[in-house]
Amino acid sequence: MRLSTPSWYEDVSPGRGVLPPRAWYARSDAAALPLDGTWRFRLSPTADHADESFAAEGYDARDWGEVTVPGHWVLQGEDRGAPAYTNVVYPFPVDPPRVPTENPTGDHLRRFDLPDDWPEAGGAVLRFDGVDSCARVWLNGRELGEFKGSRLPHEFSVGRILRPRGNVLAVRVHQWSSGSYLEDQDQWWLPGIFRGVTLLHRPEGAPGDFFVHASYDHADGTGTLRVVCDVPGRVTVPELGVDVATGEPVTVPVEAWTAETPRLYAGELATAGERIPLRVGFRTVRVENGVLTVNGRRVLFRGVNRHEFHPDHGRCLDPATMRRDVELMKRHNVNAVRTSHYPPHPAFLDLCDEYGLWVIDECDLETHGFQRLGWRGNPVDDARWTPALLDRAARMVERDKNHPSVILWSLGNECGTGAGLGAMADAIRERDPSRLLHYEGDRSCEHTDVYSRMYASHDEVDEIGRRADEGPAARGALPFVLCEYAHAMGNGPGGLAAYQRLFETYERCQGGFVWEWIDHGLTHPVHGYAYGGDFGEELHDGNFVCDGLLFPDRTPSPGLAEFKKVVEPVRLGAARDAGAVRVTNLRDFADLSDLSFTWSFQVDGETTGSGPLKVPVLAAGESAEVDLPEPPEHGPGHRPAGERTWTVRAELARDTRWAPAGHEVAWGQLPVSARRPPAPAHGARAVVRDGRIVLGPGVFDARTGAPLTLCGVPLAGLRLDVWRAPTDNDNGSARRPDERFGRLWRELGLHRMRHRIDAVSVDRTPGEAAGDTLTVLTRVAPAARDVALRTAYRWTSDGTRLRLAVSVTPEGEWRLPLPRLGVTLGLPATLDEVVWFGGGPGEAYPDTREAARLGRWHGTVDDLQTPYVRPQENGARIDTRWVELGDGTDRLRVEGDPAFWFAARRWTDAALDAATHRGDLVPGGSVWLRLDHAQQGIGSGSCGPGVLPEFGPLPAPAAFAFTFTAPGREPAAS
Ligand code: IPT
Repeated sequence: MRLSTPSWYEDVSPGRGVLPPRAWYARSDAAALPLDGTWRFRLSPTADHADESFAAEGYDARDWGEVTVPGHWVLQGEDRGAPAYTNVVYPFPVDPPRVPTENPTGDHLRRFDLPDDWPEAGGAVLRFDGVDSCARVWLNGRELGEFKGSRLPHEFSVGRILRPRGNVLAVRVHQWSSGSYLEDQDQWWLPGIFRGVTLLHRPEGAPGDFFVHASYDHADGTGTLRVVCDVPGRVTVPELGVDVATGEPVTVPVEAWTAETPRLYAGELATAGERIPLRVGFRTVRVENGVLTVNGRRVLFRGVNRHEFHPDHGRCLDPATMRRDVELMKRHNVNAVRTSHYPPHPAFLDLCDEYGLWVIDECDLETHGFQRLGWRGNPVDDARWTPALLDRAARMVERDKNHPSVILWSLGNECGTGAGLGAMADAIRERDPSRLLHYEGDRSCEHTDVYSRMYASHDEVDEIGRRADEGPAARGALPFVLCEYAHAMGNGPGGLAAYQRLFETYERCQGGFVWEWIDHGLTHPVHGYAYGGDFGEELHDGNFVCDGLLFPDRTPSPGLAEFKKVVEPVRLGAARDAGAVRVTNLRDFADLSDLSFTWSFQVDGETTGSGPLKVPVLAAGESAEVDLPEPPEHGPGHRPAGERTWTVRAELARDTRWAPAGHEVAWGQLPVSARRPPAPAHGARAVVRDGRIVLGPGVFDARTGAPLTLCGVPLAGLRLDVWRAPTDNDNGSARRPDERFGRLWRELGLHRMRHRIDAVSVDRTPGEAAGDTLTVLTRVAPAARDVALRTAYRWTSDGTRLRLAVSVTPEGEWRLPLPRLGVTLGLPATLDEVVWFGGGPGEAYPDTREAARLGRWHGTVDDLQTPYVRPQENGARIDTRWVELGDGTDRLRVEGDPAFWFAARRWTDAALDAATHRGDLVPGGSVWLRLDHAQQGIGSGSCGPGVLPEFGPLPAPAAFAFTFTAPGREPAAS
């Protein structure tokens, strides 16, 4: 056997035999035959061992297996290889354009007949919407050609080869090709025909291609439509009375398309051979005086980066999942998507047009792995690759050019710099001057219309906003966007609110796109969800692939709740007048007529009254003070000294495409009166007997001072605790070694603190009766270190309630913030019903607290857990006034002075720390309750900036107290 090396799939050319790219549309009156479904399939471990005889007519594939198309074969059976995850590095030796001999090769065969009504006249094309990473195609034994460019469409002309019955389509797919060097996105490597395959009839006189130009003139409210088509035809938009020839412009009064008001006009392009439905959205995108405008107005991107992902199907997404993404985005106040880092399935863009989302459409291009090689050999800087780059740019632009939602083209991601990118930019501008160009990798901004960065710190964004940043003059005149920020890996991202303030302060800072939309955790029988390394990959990047605002099953994570609150398009905040609320319409275009407003009044978290609130229909950007009614003081929650709060909500007045009437869009709370601190608890005398100290409802070990039962509830191990299972953001990244707190905390030994008991005594509190205070003095410190936290526990009681006052004094030189500061105690596992008055319903940390609203919340201990794919610190509830844990009979109530954070789980923080997957978390015999005075912020350090200084203070003297009671129980007999 002779091997021909290099083969077609290792050559830099984009393909052979493929038709020029054209606009994609879901339907027309031309016949179409989807070829999705079950195909015959054979997998070979190498490309050259698999012979090509299967493509010949009459080949007998009866002993082959089957595969579902569209799909990735590695997700379809044990013996089909496995997914592999790397972020930056290529999982093969870098020797472009050559690829390894071990090149999994999937041969696909599909027989099909033409439907009886398939027209005889005309031609036909065979369209592949996405094949990873390349394909060679035969029909009825005739080779059609081959292509690369995984997330781009490719068509072959097949009219003359088709026959009515017994067509055989043969497709050979290699996992690796020269194209793989251009597709080094941070995601799973997943080969296969993962998007649809369709046979399309091309009637005589049908368009080869058409381009819908639809601009909007905000000065006079008109839109100009011109549909350019390569065959003559007519363009009609009945609603606008438009009926013109192709190529002819027509200007009429219209409602503009925006992401907030996605007005589409149904039209039709009619040619001799085909009628194609159009959905026309009129809008004009520009940079004016350094500001990105649409229809003459500045827009603010509340964006996310969206990879295509499904936990069972990888990048093969069904229509319902795409719609789910769009609905979830709209419901969480997302208004923009960057299609990181490739053009999505085109049906997704149809949804963006319909529902209203601004889109940065990004080309299927990333060569990040060359960065590790000092960018030596980078294809974007090597003229031999330029045709492949231009092909990719053209396939994106031609396919997606008729979507109003697409307002920027992006050259790709993380490719460094090179002439090839310039060539792409020139070609795109030439073809479509109506949109702006984005590419983050070129700091000179030579080829772009926006200055784009990823993970810039708050300080730097502030500097850019003030136009105080140094840089090329041309860049200074551009609008600024963060194409990636707020790394949503695990718990987080923190610091969103501080970014939003910058975006709202500086005209130039036009928002950003959170990294990223969804965790790419693949369903796994043991682990729950798999991440890098779980398939035995030689090189991998672990759970860096799980960094989304949604869990893999599309359940929103707390990060998404936080984002929704931070970017809410209506702000409901304090007014100058205490009896009013300030309402600000933060939208860019729409007024408030789609919303209705309500007020409610809470006393100690219980609603005592509520009603509608009349808010003027404010235009975009306007704000007003709106009077609140008289507070309903005498409702059911009437308590003379209770804590009082107004809650104001904005909700959808009517059903929309993406959420029903009543869906909450924004909310605000206005404190009316402050919380009163818990009543003191002292007076009872401690009694020492039989090695025990009894103080009111508390029983303590007389030797150690450790509480044994509180209010009749047995408890274990109450003591100071500073550890938390490091979050991904605590673990930080190599870029900021001083902020890799997970590691630094561990090196310091904060997870193995020793507690030395220095004194246990029964004392007199000044001014109180003798023997009313149990004092336990300790020194809490890690082995091998000379830093410590001197900790005093002071217990008092009034006979019914038991108060613990903790004071902490750091000793020695602390150079690190503490993960947290509080006490942890173990309770019987039966106490798993939780009620609290404080921030909720979800978790919150110092810099992820915007979505927490003050109220009365309840749930089980299990409900309190946030199931991060890689287990880590989670579930803390903020601003807790009191929390009760009960089992229907027994209840333990803890009141804080001041308010505190609590967390409760069925495993220790040590077990949480040790777990690598959800499946590792096994309930133990206790509920571990954490009562925290302080928490370190979350930040975005797993890829971006860490915790802002105000959220990560160094240890300082601290004092805090908790009062324990057993509601409904008689004081323990003493
Ligand atoms: C940035 C990538 O663009 C993105 O794909 C993803 O990998 C993200 O980081 C981290 O999850 S690149 C990084 C060097 C900033």
